[in-house]
Amino acid sequence: MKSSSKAKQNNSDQALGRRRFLTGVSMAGGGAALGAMTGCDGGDNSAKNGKSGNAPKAHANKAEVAPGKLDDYYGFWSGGQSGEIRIVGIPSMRELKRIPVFNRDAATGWGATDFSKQLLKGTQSGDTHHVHLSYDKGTYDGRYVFVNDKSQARLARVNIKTMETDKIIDIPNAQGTHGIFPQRHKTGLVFCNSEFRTPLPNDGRDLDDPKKYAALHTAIDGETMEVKWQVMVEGNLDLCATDYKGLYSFATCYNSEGAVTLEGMMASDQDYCYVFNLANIEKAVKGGKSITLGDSPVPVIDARGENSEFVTRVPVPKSPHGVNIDPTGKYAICSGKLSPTCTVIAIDKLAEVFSGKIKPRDSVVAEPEVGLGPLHTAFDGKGNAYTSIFLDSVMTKWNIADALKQFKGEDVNPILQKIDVHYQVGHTNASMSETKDADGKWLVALCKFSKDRFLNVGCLHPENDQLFDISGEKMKLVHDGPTFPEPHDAVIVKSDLIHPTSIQPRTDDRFKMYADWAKEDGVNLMKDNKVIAKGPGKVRVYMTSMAPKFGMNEFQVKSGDEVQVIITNQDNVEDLSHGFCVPQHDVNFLVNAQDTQSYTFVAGKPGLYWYYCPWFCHALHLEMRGRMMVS
Ligand code: CUK
Ligand code: CUA
Repeated sequence: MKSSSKAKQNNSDQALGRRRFLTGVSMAGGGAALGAMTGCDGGDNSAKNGKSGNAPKAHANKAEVAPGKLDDYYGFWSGGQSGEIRIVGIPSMRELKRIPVFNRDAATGWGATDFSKQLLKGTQSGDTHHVHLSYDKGTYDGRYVFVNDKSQARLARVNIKTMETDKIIDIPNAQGTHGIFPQRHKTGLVFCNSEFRTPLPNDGRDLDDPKKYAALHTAIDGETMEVKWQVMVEGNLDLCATDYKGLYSFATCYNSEGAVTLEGMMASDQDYCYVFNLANIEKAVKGGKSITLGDSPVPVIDARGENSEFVTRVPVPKSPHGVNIDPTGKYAICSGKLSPTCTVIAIDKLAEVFSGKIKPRDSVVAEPEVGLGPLHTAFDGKGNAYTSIFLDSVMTKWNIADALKQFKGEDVNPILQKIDVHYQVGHTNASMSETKDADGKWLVALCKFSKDRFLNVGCLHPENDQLFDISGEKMKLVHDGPTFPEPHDAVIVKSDLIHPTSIQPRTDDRFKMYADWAKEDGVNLMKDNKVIAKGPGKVRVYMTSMAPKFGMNEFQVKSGDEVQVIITNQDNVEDLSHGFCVPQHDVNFLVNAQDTQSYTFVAGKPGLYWYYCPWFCHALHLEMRGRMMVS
């Protein structure tokens, strides 16, 4: 089925592209068709010589980063069901770090340390889909990473200085928080779409009355992480985007049918891209035209029903998925999912839509056919778009200006190249693609299936993140990268915009908490080693660590005591981390250079327990331990 649908698609591309194809301009549609006919699925579908290129080999060197050399880009990857964020070096595709966010991470103790438990409020899982960085003037400002949790409707923020999660907030009234996007003109609002419609407030009313279900577009202040307002609409909100000027936010909307079954959700051939008018929404919120829902104090604008000054619905074909803004800020491009098209909306026409001068659909200026199952679109800053095509398992490169001309009736084929991916690509992104500085160097295709591309490792295979060199005329596959489930999205950021520290600055919010405890107990965190009784059955143990010794060789507690250990790493040396592990108590956490971490547990059966440092820190690391005596 895959190959026949592919051949069909390629044929139509060929028909569209015949003129240019015949003039000898290398046409990707034709190339891919030739490839399919000759059974070729090589990296380079060149139509010029009709044979598969040796591109992967020839271009591997460019993506290779020699031992000891650094990558040019940071890739920020969502970790999907793992609930984390990953940092990947580009172009090497080396995984550099995992940042625990919504998950319980055994290596660092995230999810079990006191601070992370406060953020997580008892949850231990998450489903991260979209990572985006904070912006200033259309490009990354190197301060924050935002990531959503679809499963519990949360937004988290990572502080880039320390690459640690510093805030996690619940999005009220929402379920299935999916697409997120920060404003791009400054660190302003971060918008979050709720994909699932529910009764609102969701308190048991209207359970079986889907007509009354609604979804929310939520605005969160990226600096304070406070929820500012929500807009209630009738359709499922999927992916999210923002313009470059701070005027609008966008949401693709499928299931405008309002159905609750798969069949019902696919019934209509038309859905929408919702455009939210931020100035009008904020004016109404300030003017008290909002309501509240349930226990949440957050102002909600009810914008269900007709187009209004708050939201306009641009009709697009069946069940759109991704919406991406091109680097010039002129176009919002919706990828069709169940339609083989991308719909290009001219952002500068939206003012006329809101003033009623033109109809919403009149803002559409192109709708090229890109392949079966378009999901997401990336950009190279040279006027080209790269759309991931799920069903066809290809990446389609197309030219935006040519698509505009074609829409006006000119005989041009905007499709420049299709290249096979392995297999079933979801998100795609290119270097700096989500900024005004898109630089057209690298493209990743996050493929949902790897099938035969790697050694079989059992029922659950890795996903396959493929890297393409897009600096030339053609996309060239240069790397296959297996990933643990399931990075949905990634952004690729120039390394000179990201400046993490190596020594914990001790200025993050959580240090206020430690400082309060120390003050209360008359303790100097940086040098004191003390056991403080905190009332019946409760003790605090303040301890320092400096390679290869803990500041305390032993401490005594009683069986059943609630013990809070507060460990401060005195080492002021890059990459010199210690940890604290207590056998038979499930205590194990990391303390980086100049950091403090705390962990609370209940002392077990009477006996002797050697606490030790689990991070290799010194030739005498194995000796870095002490005795916890439980009487
Ligand atoms: S969604 Cu996963 S492929 Cu959650 Cu961004 Cu499109
Ligand atoms: Cu400290 Cu090992």
